[in-house]
Amino acid sequence: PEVRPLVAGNWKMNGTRGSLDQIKAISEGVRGGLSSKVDALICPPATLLYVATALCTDSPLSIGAQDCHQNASGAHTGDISAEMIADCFGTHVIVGHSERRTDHDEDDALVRAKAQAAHAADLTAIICIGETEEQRRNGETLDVLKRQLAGSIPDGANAARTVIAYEPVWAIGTGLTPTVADVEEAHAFMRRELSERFGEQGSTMRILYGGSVKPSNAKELMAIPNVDGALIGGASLKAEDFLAIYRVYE
Ligand code: G2H
Repeated sequence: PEVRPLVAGNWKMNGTRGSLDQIKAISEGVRGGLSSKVDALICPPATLLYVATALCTDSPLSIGAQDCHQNASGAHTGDISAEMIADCFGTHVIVGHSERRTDHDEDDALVRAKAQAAHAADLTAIICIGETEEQRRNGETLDVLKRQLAGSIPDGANAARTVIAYEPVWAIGTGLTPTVADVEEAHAFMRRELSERFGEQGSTMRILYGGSVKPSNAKELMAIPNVDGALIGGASLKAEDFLAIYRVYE
């Protein structure tokens, strides 16, 4: 089935008021022909969320957040809820990024609860999974992906509001990328798992690749079957690089 690609930028803890120029440039760059067939998204830090969406009114560029709390509201100092993201006109939220799993001890059950909270606020949840270097070395990659998919995706998830991002932990920010054959195997495996559990919805749920995606390797990675777009860290900070990756779909 036809799956509309999504090219998404994760700015992580980077970006200040000065970076709004980059958002503007990306927004302008995604106008025109390509926006009819490819979705584009930037997830800046929460401090820029509201002003970024204000800049992108009437733009095909979507704006999202990098995390949300699993509860709808309450005494959770420093956290933001999915509803607050929607209130800032954000449309997407990344959950379960490996940096959250590591820095904040997030496990699959918590990631699933966060994705549920995102869905309740009508946001699209971008659920991240991926094996560590040690797990890959031990030949556990597919077992890990199976477990994370089963544990992190809420029941009843649909393709419109759920995106999976496969990010091998050892490829994040390191410049290393898995081979084409490794990515192809992992994505084909995830597609089978998703189709088995979610049927038609699972066969059209987008599966992004993430981990050191850059203009020089994007074309090759995005051409792999079942790779329905990219989650881009470092290379999404500069409009020029983000747009170069986006344009591989031209
Ligand atoms: C993986 C990715 C974006 P980078 O974390 O989520 O970052 O492209 O810098 O490896």
